[in-house]
Amino acid sequence: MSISFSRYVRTAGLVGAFIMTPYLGINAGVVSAETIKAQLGFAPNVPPPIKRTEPANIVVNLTADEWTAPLSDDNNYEFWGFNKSVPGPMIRVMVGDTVEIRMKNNKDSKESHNIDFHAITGPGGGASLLNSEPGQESGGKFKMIIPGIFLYHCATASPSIPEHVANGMYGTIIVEPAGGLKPVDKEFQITESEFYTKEGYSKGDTLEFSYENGLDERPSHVVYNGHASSMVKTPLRAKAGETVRIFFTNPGPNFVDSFQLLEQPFDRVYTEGSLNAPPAENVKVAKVPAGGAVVVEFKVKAGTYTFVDPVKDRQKQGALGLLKVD
Ligand SMILES: [Cu+2]
Repeated sequence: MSISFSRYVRTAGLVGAFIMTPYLGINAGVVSAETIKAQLGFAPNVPPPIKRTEPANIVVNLTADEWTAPLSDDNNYEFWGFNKSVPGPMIRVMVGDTVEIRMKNNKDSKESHNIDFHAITGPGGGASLLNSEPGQESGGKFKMIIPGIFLYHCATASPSIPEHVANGMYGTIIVEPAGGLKPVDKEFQITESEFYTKEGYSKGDTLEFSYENGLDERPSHVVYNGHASSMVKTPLRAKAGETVRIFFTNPGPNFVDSFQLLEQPFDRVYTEGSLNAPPAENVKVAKVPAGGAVVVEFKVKAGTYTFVDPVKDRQKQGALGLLKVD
């Protein structure tokens, strides 16, 4: 999508008090399009496939929050993230849509936050328009021009961009190509990310980010969907004969990830997030670059499937999940 040069900033709660900078009319032609509030998807669930055939104006409400929640069965972590979720909510739109992002930073936040959308064509991926101080709201309108599955993340420089990403400030946006994606039976999202915590902690401690361990690329946790064991305790579910699609995103902040289903190769892999290039077929391990994503599809039989990062030590740190097929 492209930056439309439309921006407003307002104090949270004062909805009417906003400033609109000059609007250059890049979105001319869609002013009469339908306006829809985005239906967001919280991992492992995804927003429903798009049935529309005409572009629309999509309003996406995001919040930036700082809160404490479990990172593993033993420890909490001081997360930063979007909509109090790690990963942040998945957004699903189509090429041609105009997306209005509203980003409200919680009044209790200590930091300013923004959003860099990898789906945006333009400087900073929209981050300069989407910067919000604690208690404030910012926004911008963006025209979706490139299909694919893309990361979005906070890119605030203070105290450091890696800290904002490492603390959980990321999510995924799907931009469906013209004509949409081929229907499947079940869709899920998985995000693999590393957490770098200060050492010397005990069970029950609340963990904090370690800048030094981040620099050394020595994570204490490598997890799916923001928790070291949630995808083992709560497996994905499908039925025998169904085709499953997983949107898999890697916000890093440092590692290139690998995604493997132990029981069988993936039938199709849309490599590096491209949705308008032909998929690779019969892929045993999908590679997911830091800051990137892939889509995998496979037909399942009854039984329990295990998906992992095949880097063995990462499995011990949390990069392991289950899919139960009835
Ligand atoms: Cu941030």
